[in-house]
Amino acid sequence: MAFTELPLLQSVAGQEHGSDDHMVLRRTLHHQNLLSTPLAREEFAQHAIASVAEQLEIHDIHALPPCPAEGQGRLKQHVDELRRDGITLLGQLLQPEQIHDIHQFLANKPVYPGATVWMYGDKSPHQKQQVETSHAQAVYKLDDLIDSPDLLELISDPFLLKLVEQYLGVLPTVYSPNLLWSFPGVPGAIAKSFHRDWDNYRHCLLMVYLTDVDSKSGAHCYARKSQDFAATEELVRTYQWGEFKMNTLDFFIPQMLRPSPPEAIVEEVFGENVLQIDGKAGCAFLVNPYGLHRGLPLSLNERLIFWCRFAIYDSGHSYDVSRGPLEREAFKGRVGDDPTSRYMFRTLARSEFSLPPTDSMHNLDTMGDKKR
Ligand SMILES: O=C(O)CCC(=O)C(=O)O
Repeated sequence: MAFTELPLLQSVAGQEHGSDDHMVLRRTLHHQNLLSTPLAREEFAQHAIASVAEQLEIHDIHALPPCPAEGQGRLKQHVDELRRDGITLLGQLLQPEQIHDIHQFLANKPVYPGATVWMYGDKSPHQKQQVETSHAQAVYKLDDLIDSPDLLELISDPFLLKLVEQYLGVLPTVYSPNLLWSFPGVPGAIAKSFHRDWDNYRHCLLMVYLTDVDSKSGAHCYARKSQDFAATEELVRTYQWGEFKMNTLDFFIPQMLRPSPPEAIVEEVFGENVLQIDGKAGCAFLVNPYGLHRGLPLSLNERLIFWCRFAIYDSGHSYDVSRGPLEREAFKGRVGDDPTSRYMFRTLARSEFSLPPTDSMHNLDTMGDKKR
């Protein structure tokens, strides 16, 4: 029996949602995610992980090989940190020569205004110089992202994938890589306020700066422990509230349903747990984007960032690839060709595990201004 995404989504969604339409199942799962309490969401994550693992076993898709003994301590440290704090710093994953080569490769490639190719902007190619004073953000197409030196190697690195697999508790689905410029002095960037990403019941996000970044050039900020209900509850309980008081659950209401708590409140309640990541080009970190996070508004220098997301299953929250995966030949053997890799990369590189081009959850009206 060939693997298809449908039984996997059906088994995650459960018997009572016996639809045979991917998008109906995904919307059901997404709405349930948005409306669950943090604890119910975590319980559902356990169920989803078990369902996906069962489907993978039926179809003989194996887990990743163990990490070599010398890397196991480091691996555990990152997984523990990601679970405890919602973020782990990975250090310099790219060296200056690699950064130089990436910039040189991208120099004449067109960019698309907005934070994704197919959403927010005019969906047309421009030279970067044409948009950097008129748009807050611009991205490269997936085709250019995968042709760029070194980026695919980052997301197919066995240590990173094993880390992600251990963190998620199941073989990851790799989705929504993005190569994003943010420009100073232009209003309208997404994600400048603290928010949570609701893509999946458990997911994580690799971010790699491709320019030097600090408080004037869009440093990423993460409120450590905000991904964890019990830890947040403790911080809310011990914070010296005045007349105005918030409840722990107020910090977990999806920003699509009610605006996130103001920056000042998050910064005060989470205090020294709010980490601003300044770093040189090449610096990388892995976050659980369900925790409160944002990119600081830029005032001086532009920022180029590469990111890629990993989740329990393909929830349909892929940006560029919502137009369908690219042919495998485009990847020139730079991601594995074994069944495990073909499954993990199925939203990017077409294989027997890929869905035909399908609708994206980002096209839903309810998602329109999710991260403003
Ligand atoms: O640009 C950033 O640093 C934040 C991006 C972000 O928060 C998101 O896409 O959810």
